Parts: sequence; C-alpha cells; structure tokens
Amino acid sequence: MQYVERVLAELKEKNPNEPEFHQAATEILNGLKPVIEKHPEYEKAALLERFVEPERVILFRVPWVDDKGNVHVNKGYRVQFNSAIGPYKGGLRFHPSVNLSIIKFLGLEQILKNSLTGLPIGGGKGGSNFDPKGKSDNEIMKFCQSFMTELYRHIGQDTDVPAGDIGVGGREIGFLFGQYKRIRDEHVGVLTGRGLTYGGSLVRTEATGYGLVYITAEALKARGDSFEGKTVVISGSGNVAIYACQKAQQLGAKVVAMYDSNGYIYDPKGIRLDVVKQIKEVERARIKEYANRVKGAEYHEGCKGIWTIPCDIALPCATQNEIDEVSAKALVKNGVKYVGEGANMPSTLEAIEVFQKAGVVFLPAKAANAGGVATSALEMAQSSGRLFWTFEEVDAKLKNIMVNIYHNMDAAAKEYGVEGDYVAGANIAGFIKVANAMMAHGIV
Ligand code: NDP
Ligand code: 2IT
Repeated sequence: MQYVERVLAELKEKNPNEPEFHQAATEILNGLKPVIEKHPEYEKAALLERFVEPERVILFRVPWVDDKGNVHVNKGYRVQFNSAIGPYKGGLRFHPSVNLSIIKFLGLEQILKNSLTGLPIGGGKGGSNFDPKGKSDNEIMKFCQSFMTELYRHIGQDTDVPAGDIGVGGREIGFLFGQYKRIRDEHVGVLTGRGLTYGGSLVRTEATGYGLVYITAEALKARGDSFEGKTVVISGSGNVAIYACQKAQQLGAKVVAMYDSNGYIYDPKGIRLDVVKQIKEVERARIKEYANRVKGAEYHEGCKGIWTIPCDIALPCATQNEIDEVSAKALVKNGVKYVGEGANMPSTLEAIEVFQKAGVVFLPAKAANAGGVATSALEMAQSSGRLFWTFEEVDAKLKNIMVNIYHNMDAAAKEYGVEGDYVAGANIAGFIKVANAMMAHGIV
C-alpha cells in the first residue's frame, strides 16, 4: 500500500468515530501526495504518522452554576497538535456539537493554515460543548472562569495562545483573559482577539472576513476581474460573515443573502449590514428579525435553500459541511464562478469535487480564512514588543499576507503539476515548512 493510503487507513482504524477528523486528514494527505512521492525520507522518519497524531490532547471537566442555582457540567478540550514552527495557536469553539473529532479536524487544519501565513505559529484548537445561546452575561462569565481555571495551566504566551471561534468572541475572550490574569498574575499575550484597551490589535475583529475577501479579490484580479458588480451569497451571520460582507460591499459587490442556524434571509436589493449588525452583534437575536425590519427582504426557515440563490461568488462562513454535493451542484447550475471558504471545512469532499470538475475557482479554508489567525499573530507581535499599530498598518499587513498566500498556493500547485488545484496547492505550501522543521528536530 502507498504511504498516504496506509497512514489514512491506520488513522481511521486507530481513531474510530471521528468522521470530521477523517475527512480533514483525507483532504490534506491526498493533496500532499505529489510532495510525499518526492521525499522518500519522510516515510523512513514516520513523518506523516507523527503529523496526524496530536502532540498532546487535554480533556477536562467544566462545572458551573447557572443563574437559578442549577449545577451544569460541560466538557473542555484543548488539542495541542503541532508546535514544530511556533507555539500552538488556534481558536476555542463553544457550541453544543463540539466533540473530540471536531476539535481534532480543526487542529489539523490549523497547522497548515498557520504555516501558510508565513508567521511562526504552530497548530492547536480547543473548546467546549457549552451552548452560549440564551445564556445571561453572568452565566457566560461563570462558564469562562471555570473553563480557564483548568486551561490556564496548559497555555502561555510562548506555549499555546488560544483565540475565538464559533461562540467565542470579544465578550468571552474578555472573561477568559480576566481569569487567566487573576490566576497567573501576568498581563501577557496569552489570548488573542483581546479588547483594544487590554492588549488587543486593531483589525483582529474584521480580519477573517476581510482576509477572505482580500484573497478572493486576488483570485479575481489574476483573472482580470474584480468584486465590482458581483452578486455574493454569504452563509452565517457571525464574526466572519459580517466582516466578509462589509469588505465585499466596500469593493462594490452586492451581497444578497446570509443565514443563521435557523434560516436564511434574501434581500434582492442588497443586505443592509447595519441592520444585521444590530440584530446579531447588539441584540444577539435571530436573523429572522431582518425580514421584519427591511422592506422587500424575505426570510426562509432552514439553511440549505441559501445555496439555490444564483450568485457569482459564494462565501460559506458558518460551519463545517454546510455545502454538500446537492448544494454544490445547485451553485454550479446557477453559475457560481468563485467559492471562498470563510468557515473551516464548509464543503464536503464531494462538494469540492463538484466545484473543481466544473472549473469553479475554489479557495480552500486553510488559505482563505487564514487572515484571522494571521492577525492574531500580529497581535502577539504587538504584545511582545509593547507596541500598538494603527488600523492602516495592520490592514496593510493582513492584505499583504493574503495576497502572498494566494500566490504561494498557486505556485505550489503549478510546481507539483496540479495547476489551479488550490486544495492541493494550499496543503503543499503549508506542509513543506512544517515538514522541514519536523525533520530538523529529529524524532520527537
Ligand atoms: P460566530 O459564532 O461569530 O458565528 C457563527 C455563525 O455560523 C452564526 O451565524 C451561526 O448561527 C452559524 N452557525 C454555527 N453553527 C451552525 C450550524 N451548525 N448550522 C448553521 N449555522 C451555524 O463564529 P465565527 O464567525 O467566528 O466562525 C464562523 C466559521 O469561521 C467557523 O467555521 C470558524 O471555525 C471559522 N473561522 C473563524 C475565525 C475567526 O477568527 N473567528 C477564523 C477562521 C475561521 P447561530 O447564531 O444560529 O448559531
Ligand atoms: O480557525 C481559526 O483560524 C480561528 N478560529 C482563529 C484562530 C486564532 O488563533 O486567531
């Protein structure tokens, strides 16, 4: 059996019941085949076996008391996947669906994404099956304090630097940081996405969405095109979706649809982002409200229908596997030309195949959404240097990083004979640096 197939088969056998982890590993390792063939020394060093095995997996109990005095127990996770090129870096996700498979797939992706940024950050991910929906600020604080009361001993500014992800935004990072600082008596850059008054960086809030649009704009530019006048569908209405919408609109696109986990809104005149921000960021209410407030907008129950709306560019920005084969076919039939993944692994393996066979320019998550973690690394740099860069400075660095990622994955795909296949290109460009570092470190 070929090396990649053998490692994948062993991974599935040793880690049963982890479908998302299997999916991410399959996409990555298949994309790496051209590199593996050129480097027989990797197999001798069991490089892939080590690459897919986290350096450390931390599981812990998170007990907390709600406003009525009821005691709850959630699961806490931190997977410290790979520190070959820098301290573990990656977000925390609070969502009822969180399990080890999901955290491992996110951690594995994060290794290559972080490498693609060109900055010295390793890969990690964590979170909890805690559901922040409907909880009071006090309950969120209690939960975050309990979570950090265990997590603090495993992280540090030079060891592991968590950040936000689904269900973890500025409010949660504030509570987590407050508890870390209290326990350790250290005001350091141990978390990113911090508030601007206590060590955060300008542009971090906007970074993932902006970065997604910057890299998509570069792909358009390479084909003599731009966002101007394009119709865009964006899924989700959280941090990534909102700022992708903002930047796409600034570049002259018309965003016609967004969703949350209950259903989608369609506004043929173009989404009014001020209304979405009021509903989602200020009121923490449901996107359904939009149709009550904006004339001519429609609300539809359920998420899947969003992919039947004709568009030039689709930017999935909610969650894994939100675009399946059926949705991908509907997008292609309606003329989609570009798909940029803002979420992590939003397209199933079958959906990716549909896009690539149809000649859609497909920008995979680990490249397309790397702007968030890249700006986190810029936040770490500012923390270490006791500096505070302007919005324009950070935004210019972010744009430059995204443009470089586009050209690096494009060049890697060409070099390894798979021109235009950015899934392979991103995996290869990200992997080479990590592989070199791991080889240099010996068998560890
Ligand atoms: P948020 O919590 O801010 O927003 C998540 C959005 O996705 C919400 O609209 C949410 O709807 C929706 N959503 C979540 N789960 C589901 C689901 N199972 N089905 C349908 N909709 C769902 O998270 P972010 O915007 O930060 O993250 C979105 C995606 O981007 C994730 O895949 C994340 O991993 C990825 N990402 C985030 C980065 C960041 O910097 N924040 C960086 C790189 C990637 P509802 O409110 O109803 O739950
Ligand atoms: O998936 C991701 O890259 C993130 N959630 C951001 C991670 C980070 O450390 O900023």
